[in-house]
Amino acid sequence: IFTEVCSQTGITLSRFMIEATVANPQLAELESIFSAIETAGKTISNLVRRSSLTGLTGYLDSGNVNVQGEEQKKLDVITNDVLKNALKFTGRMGVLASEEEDAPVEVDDDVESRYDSILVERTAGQYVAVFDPLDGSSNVDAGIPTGTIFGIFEDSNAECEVLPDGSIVDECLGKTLQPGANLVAAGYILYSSSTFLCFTLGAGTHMFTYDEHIGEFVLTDPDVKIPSRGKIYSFNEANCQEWDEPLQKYVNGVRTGTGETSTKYSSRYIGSMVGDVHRTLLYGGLFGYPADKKNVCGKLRLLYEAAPMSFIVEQAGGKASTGRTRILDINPTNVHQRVPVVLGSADDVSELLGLYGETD
Ligand code: AHM
Ligand code: MG
Repeated sequence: IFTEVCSQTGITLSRFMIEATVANPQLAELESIFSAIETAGKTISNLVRRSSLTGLTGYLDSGNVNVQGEEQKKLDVITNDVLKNALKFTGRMGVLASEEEDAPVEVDDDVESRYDSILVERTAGQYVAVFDPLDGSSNVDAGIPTGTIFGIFEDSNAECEVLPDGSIVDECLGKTLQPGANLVAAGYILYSSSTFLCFTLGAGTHMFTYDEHIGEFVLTDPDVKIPSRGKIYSFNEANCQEWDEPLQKYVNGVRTGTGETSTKYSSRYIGSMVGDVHRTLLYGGLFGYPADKKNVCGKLRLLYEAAPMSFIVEQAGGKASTGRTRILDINPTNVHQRVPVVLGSADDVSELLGLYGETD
């Protein structure tokens, strides 16, 4: 056991990315993108941890509301700037799309360096990043876990498009509206008892833990495997009267021990997707935010919440679905589009899909 632990403790994120890109030269450009995400993650972790000491709790004094009608917290805006700036200066990004921005933005290829002496010629980046800089921020002032979620696509070479209804999909939006199946990388950073970084490059899911003593993310699980069954279900049960029948039936089964496994499950729900998905990856079971009568498409956003998390979960051996469709197969039509989500242990998700009349 000791040998195994010691053989991993020296593997920092930068070393892992060097090894990954040497073995997969086509991923070489992701190295600087991950370096930017790492720096942003450390900064955000610090901002969140110290927010009640530094006056960064609560809502913006201006009462600003984002395009989705949600009042923005101070930390929503600051963490968005931190991640956006980190990604912008990698020279690899073409387009950035964030929960906190109205629409995807193009990254200028003439980003000015403030150091004339190291000014370098920049070429337009080939990647598109989608992200939620501080998911679960409504919880943050109470010390509840929050997280950053991100996904990286290759540029799709989309051009301006006029839809049959006359609306225009501009180039940036066209490049962003890609199904999760096109993701080349996705990950989350969880700000909790430790700061965890979990991601996939399309070949397994890898978990790192931030070691504050050396200032590095260190590999703590090189190949996360979600148990094929769990004993936990995780939904906002206050909405259960509004759910559709298959889900009500499923939850009733696992609550009473009359489901497929005849086991009585426990309920755990943080209300912060990154924390709930992290627990589901490690302990198994089901997490979801289904459609209900109030949230007819669910609450979670497809591009920067549901799709990246689904990629991570599938790469760890789990499943992710709307109940009827694999989430990674959905073609987005809107950057802030919402989808119902159920994800987790493969056999638990399959049991629920069976109740929807779906086989997988
Ligand atoms: P946010 O992006 O505005 O923070 O909302 C997303 C969050 C998720 O982290 C979480 O799963 C969900 O909202 C919780 O919603 P509810 O409070 O309705 O249970
Ligand atoms: Mg969010």
